[in-house]
Amino acid sequence: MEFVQDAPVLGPTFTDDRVLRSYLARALPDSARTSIEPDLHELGAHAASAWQIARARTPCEPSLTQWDAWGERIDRIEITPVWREGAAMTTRYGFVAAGHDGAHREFARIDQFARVYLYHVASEFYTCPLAMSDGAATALKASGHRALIERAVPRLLARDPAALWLSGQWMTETAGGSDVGNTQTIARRDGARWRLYGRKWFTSAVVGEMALTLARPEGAGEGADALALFYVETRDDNGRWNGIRIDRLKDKLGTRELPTAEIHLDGAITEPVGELAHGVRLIAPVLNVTRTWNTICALATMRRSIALATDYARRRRAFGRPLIEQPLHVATLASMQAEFEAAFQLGFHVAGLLGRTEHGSASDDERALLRILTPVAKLWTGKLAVGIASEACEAFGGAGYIENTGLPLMLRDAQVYPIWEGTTNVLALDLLRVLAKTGLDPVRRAIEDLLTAHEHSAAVRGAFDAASRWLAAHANRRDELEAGARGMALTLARTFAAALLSRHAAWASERGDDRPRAALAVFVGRGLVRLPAHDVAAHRDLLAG
Ligand code: MFK
Repeated sequence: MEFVQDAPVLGPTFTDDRVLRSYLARALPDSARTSIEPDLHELGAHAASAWQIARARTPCEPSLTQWDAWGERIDRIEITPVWREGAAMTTRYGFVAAGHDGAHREFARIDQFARVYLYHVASEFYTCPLAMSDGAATALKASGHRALIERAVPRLLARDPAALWLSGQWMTETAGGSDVGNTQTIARRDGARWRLYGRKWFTSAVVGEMALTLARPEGAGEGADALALFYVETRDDNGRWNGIRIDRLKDKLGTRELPTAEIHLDGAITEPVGELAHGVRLIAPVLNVTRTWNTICALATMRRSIALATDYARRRRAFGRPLIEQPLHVATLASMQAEFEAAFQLGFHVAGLLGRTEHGSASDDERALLRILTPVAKLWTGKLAVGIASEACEAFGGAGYIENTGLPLMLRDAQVYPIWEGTTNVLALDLLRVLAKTGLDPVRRAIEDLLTAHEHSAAVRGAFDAASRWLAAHANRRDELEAGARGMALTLARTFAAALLSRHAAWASERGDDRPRAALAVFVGRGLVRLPAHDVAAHRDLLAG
């Protein structure tokens, strides 16, 4: 009989995820953990069956119909079957609500993000509008705008699918992508109301009921400070678009089930969320929340990639033995796993800090750390997810390059993580701005608290000291500082993650599980320091025409 290769099998993703289970056992009080575990088991089973169903189905994408048969502009977006289940899944498992209303107080964000992590890959990036809805709820609460809070927040946090609202966050324009200060959308007074006029170039939740968006009040000056934050409901009371035209859906490399639109705002009725300036400051809570979702979703992609590649390595024989018995292949998988385990600790630590900060139990250092580590975790995990998804494709040989294995999709989807909600370089520069205010002392103190008497403590301290020395040496050399910002951010990410993994490894070893300790050894062995070895002049020479 002809040889047929076994496909990789994805088991129940919560039961099989020792990293998540071990983390929750350490980080959550027993009562909280046992109360959420039934939901996590269900989400893990859902993820496994969604993977099977997706392999057997013809891929499906959203579509836009702009005109009806009689010439009326309708701009109707058809979403995929998985997206149509999104509201029911969201309200049942509280993907947004659990982070806000949770019974688990300062642990609410850990509860929420454990759910999101298990749901994400099965969700066809329905998690993207959920992230923005979470961000919008957070920003509205922070704004103190009572009427908007009362109207929108309960809907964003609804646990009834009929009541649920999704929110967009419409920032990106053709002239102002990362450089939001170039925003051209104008807000104009119309009697007692405001209306928006402009073009938004990436709107990923236009199917949602509301959005937060930046616009320049008419007559305000240039630049980012003159922008204001506005609240928009996408449809009027009759269900018609509120001065919004959908120009087209984006033809994206990945996340193709997610309907990302280009739109024109042509008199959309709107309301300022706060003062008529400093909109970036007001929208910053959205950015920080969505960046954390990005981190957790990147971890989910890493975990999925590694789970499939490892399962396949047990099934696939080559050169007379299974791949899992071949040292170089095992070394490759082990490196992926070690990087993932360290990144996992960092991502969920940020989630925990967010919960503690929102609950009022964070120390000053923890609040500073949250601001420092949010962009650091996002930028590192975004890059890492692409690398791990790519390595996973390679671990399947030719099969990893074939569409209906589902593997190329993971790689294409992963490429959004380093782009969405701030590119690697934008976030690295954000880190520099934050460090100019906080310095590295909160990081130093946290690392010292985390480090155990582990054999790798010296490597962690050494890497931190190298980062600290580099920052001090370049503090007054702006070009050099900026050129090295990415290396600085990656060094901080790896160093802090190693300290977190060190704490977790000590805890796990005491309970008879030495695998986190093995992960730490491999991770540290891959090096913590990523500071630049070259200067700006060398870069310019290299690129000279
Ligand atoms: C999931 C699938 C998606 C599908 C496809 C999507 C493809 C990609 C689509 C996109 O376009 S995503 C890109 C979304 N855009 C961004 O993420 C913006 C990236 N740029 C930045 O983050 C810049 O750093 C920023 C716009 C925030 C810089 O703005 P400014 O005004 O030039 O900088 P500044 O002066 O640092 O910040 C203004 C204020 O906000 C300051 O406060 P004060 O006025 O009180 O001094 C900052 O401290 C504050 N701020 C800025 N970032 C903050 C923050 N506060 C807290 N947290 C932050 N992260």
